[in-house]
Order: sequence, then C-alpha cells, then structure tokens
Amino acid sequence: MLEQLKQLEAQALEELDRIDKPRELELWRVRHLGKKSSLTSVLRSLATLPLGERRKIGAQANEIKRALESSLNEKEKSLQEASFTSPLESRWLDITLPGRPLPVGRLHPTTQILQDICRVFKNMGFQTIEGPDVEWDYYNFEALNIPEHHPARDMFATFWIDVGAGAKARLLRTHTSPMQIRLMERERPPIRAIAPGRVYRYEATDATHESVFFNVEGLAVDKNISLGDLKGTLYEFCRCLFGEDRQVRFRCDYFPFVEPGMEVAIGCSVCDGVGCRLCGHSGWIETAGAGMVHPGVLARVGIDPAVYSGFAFGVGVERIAMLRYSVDDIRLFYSNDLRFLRQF
Ligand code: FA5
Repeated sequence: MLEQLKQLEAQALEELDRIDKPRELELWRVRHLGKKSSLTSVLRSLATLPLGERRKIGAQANEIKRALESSLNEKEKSLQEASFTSPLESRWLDITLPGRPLPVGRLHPTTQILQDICRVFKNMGFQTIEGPDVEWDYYNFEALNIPEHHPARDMFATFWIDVGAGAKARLLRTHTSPMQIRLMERERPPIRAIAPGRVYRYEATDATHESVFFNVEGLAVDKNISLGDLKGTLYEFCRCLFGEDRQVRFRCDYFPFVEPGMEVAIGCSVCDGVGCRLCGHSGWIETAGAGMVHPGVLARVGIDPAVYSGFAFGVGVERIAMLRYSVDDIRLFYSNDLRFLRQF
C-alpha cells in the first residue's frame, strides 16, 4: 500500500507540473484531493488495517496529502504571478503616452437657450413653473376663450388623444398658454411666472416650423398692470439676450385669450435685417405672441377684472436659438447631426 501511495503522489505531482491555466487547478484538486480521490479512499480504508500498519500507512498518507496541498498552493501562486507579468512582458507598453481623452457630453442648444431665457426672467422676478404635456381640451382651448367650433382652433393644428369628448378630451398641448389657467386657478395676484415646456402641432415642417418645439409662457397679474409693462418686460428680455442693438417690433395680432393681442418680432440676425431665406426676406423673425390677459379669462378663474389686469406672452425658444446662433433652419436642432450639435 505504501508503494501505491508513492505512485499516487508521483502521478499527481506530474500532472500538476503540466498545468498552465488557473482554471485547471480546481479539476486537479478534485481528482487528487477530493472526496472521491484514490488518496481519500486509502485514508478511509485505514480502519480495516491492523493497528501497526494503520499507523504507518496513515502517517504516510497524511504526509502525502499535506505535500499535495502545499504543491497546489504554490502552483496557484505561480500561475497568478505569471498572469500579471506575462502580458507586460509580451506587449510593449509606453507609459509616457498621454491617455485617451473621454468624450464629454454637452447641453443641447435648445436647453442652453432655455436656461438663458429662464435666468433672464428670474432676474426680473418671475418664478418658473412646469405643467403637463398631455393636456385637457378645457385648459388648452376652452378656458382660453376658444370653445369647440371656434375658428381660432384652426390656429393650432392639434394632436388629439381622445376626440369628441368636449372639454374632457385630451390632447398634446399646442402651446404653453394652458399654464396661465392652471396657475391662476391655484394662486391669487400678484402673480409673476414663466412656464417653459414642449408643445406639439400637427403641421408640416419648414425652415422656421417644427411639429415639436419649445415655448416659454409668461404671465403677470396684479393691480394696474399695463401694456407698457408688457412691452418693457419683452424689451428687457431682448436686451439681455441680444444686447442693445437688436431691433424689436410689436404688431397687432389676434389671440382669443388676450385683448389687445400682439406679435413680437426680432430683427433677423442672419441677414441683419436686410432680408434672407430665414426671415422670408422681411428682415424680421416672429418670436412671440403676447397681449393683455382677456377679462373673460380672468373672470373664469375667479380674478376680478375690474380690480386686476395682467399681461401674457408665449416665446418660441428655437426661434430665439436661431437668432442667437444665426442658424437658418430650425430642423437642424432635432436632426441629431453631431457635426451641428458639437458646435454649441
Ligand atoms: C401661441 O402659441 C400663443 N399661445 C402665444 C401667446 C401667449 C399669445 C400668451 C398671447 C398670450 P403662436 O402660435 O404664435 O402663439 O406661437 C408662439 C411662438 O412660438 C411663435 O411666435 C413662434 O416664435 C413659435 N412658433 C410657433 N409655431 C412654431 C413652429 N411650428 N415651430 C417653431 N416655433 C414655432
């Protein structure tokens, strides 16, 4: 039996010597030191031997077991060391080379402009609020003096979610003006707030029109608010974003929820007012709708129009970005061309 043990040891060590992958070590351990190994069966059979032989063979078997275990540990260590050193030896590594730069992301130009717009109004004392993109017909139209079948609904080609449910129909908001109602329902004057957000219109796109774009709604309601306050606020807004020299034009326009209503245009920055493709050769870009909040709208939300008055405006954010960066096609913003986006 002693001879058999020596053979087992020699064979196990020979196999261990040939191993060159760490994952093979476990298989070797199971084969030579595991429960079903020949060595373990020798140790188990000791009980059947006469006492004298049992001591001798037992001592020998245990010694072989310890020797195999320590050879296994050493082999494990040497394979581990080899796995660290061999790639360094086989490949040439120039540790003086500069690292590969990680590309750093940036804010989308619309987000940058949105942040600038919000900052300008914040400095003028406007709080910023947000509201839902999926809106009720009531807030988007009805409460803004645009009942069902009112021709002004044609101004806003709508993506409907439920059709024919009257004021309870849902839609993707066509403008941020519903936020005027939501705000006045929950707050009493004095009110001074802006509401930035995405709006949706079911219309064909061109150089100045997208079907999904951003508006920033503005609303101020208090005693003695006048058209002069509205114009002053929008002049200051343009001055902060574009400097003193950029021209601003106010013209009469119609929106059912304001009286009087107006359209605000800013001098085209691509052609400097001379006329180009972007401004339709007019020298001006329409950037906002605005006006004095209609007395009927105030009354609907329980604000007495005999005591309070207010102004409201809705700015087209991408139009501001186009003017700011002299971009002559609005579709560039959302076509995900990195060559364009990386410039901002
Ligand atoms: C409105 O949406 C009104 N809610 C604005 C308003 C608010 C008027 C408060 C009175 C009081 P309008 O449809 O004109 O108005 O849109 C507002 C601005 O969004 C426009 O001046 C323009 O700058 C921008 N805009 C309009 N349509 C598009 C479009 N398809 N793509 C990109 N920008 C647009």
